[in-house]
Amino acid sequence: MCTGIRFSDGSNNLYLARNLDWTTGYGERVVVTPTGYSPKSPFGAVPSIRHATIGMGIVVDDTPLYFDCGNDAGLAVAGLNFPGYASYAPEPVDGATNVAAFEFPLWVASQFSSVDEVEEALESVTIVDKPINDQLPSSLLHWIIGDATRAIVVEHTPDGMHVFHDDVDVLTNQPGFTWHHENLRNYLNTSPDFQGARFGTADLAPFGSGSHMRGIPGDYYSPSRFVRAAYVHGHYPAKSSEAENVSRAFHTLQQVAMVDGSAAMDTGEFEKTIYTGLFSSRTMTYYWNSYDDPAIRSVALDKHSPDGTELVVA
Ligand code: GCH
Repeated sequence: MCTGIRFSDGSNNLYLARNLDWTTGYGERVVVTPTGYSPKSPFGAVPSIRHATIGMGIVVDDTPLYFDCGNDAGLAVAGLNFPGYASYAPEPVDGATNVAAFEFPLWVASQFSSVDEVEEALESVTIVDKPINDQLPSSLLHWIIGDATRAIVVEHTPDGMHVFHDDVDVLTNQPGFTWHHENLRNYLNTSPDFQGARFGTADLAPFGSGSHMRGIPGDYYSPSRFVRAAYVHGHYPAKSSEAENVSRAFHTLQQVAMVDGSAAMDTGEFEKTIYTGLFSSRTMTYYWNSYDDPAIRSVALDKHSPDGTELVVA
């Protein structure tokens, strides 16, 4: 399972972070796509790189396949599994902007500078099931896209393109965003409050803090992670510095991180949080840690020739 969050520091800077929960990694690394790089876009949706992009992914046939990434204009995107719901066009559609599923994050980050711009462009987009090669079929995903002001969720289902305003700045996996958002109404009783209650003639005080959080689900199921992430994220006090906001992202995502052995997939293999990644537009830096190395590492976009011609695997 995966979880994504978006927030700002109040000074027009974006932070977009995600957990990648799966049984195994794909050999992913931090990849920089500079503005001089010549993309091979199957239907021409990514004719050139307008915005240098940095994020986590793999490189196949000199093409960056991003799991999540951000750009030099302060826009970022993350792809999360959405099987059973996601559906892409089998062939490109005449007159549409045809984006291959594997290039969707690169299309977002390399072409646009704000959520408003992406949302407008999405009106004419078809996502096409065109894999990069036979070994790597298209992943069935939905995406959270954010800038310093807001987030949207993109779901391409059998009846086409759907774009949702994500006013809780969270995304997990199945079912769809609308369901998760509605489900939050089951948790309106929860709050950070401390006060006790009266039972008969007894005035009872809490054992300590957290009594009004009871009911927030603690398990790894996708609807539960959505609720827990929305609670923790929604109550986190605004922070101004980069260090505080990096700390915020990793602490929040730690609340929904998966630990080995507790939750199996249909194959019997256990899911765990392979990595946590964060893009900060304030410093154009990608931060990440991994299951086996919780120390946070970082790569800054401007240290890796953002105007070069070759992909950089940092
Ligand atoms: C290729 O078509 C696309 C690229 C891959 C290989 C297939 C590396 C890029 C990107 O789409 C990759 C994809 C492999 C895999 C990834 C995906 C991005 C996110 C996805 C994760 C497995 C999703 C994890 C998740 N798990 C929750 O949401 C790495 O498809 C769950 O329980 O299902």
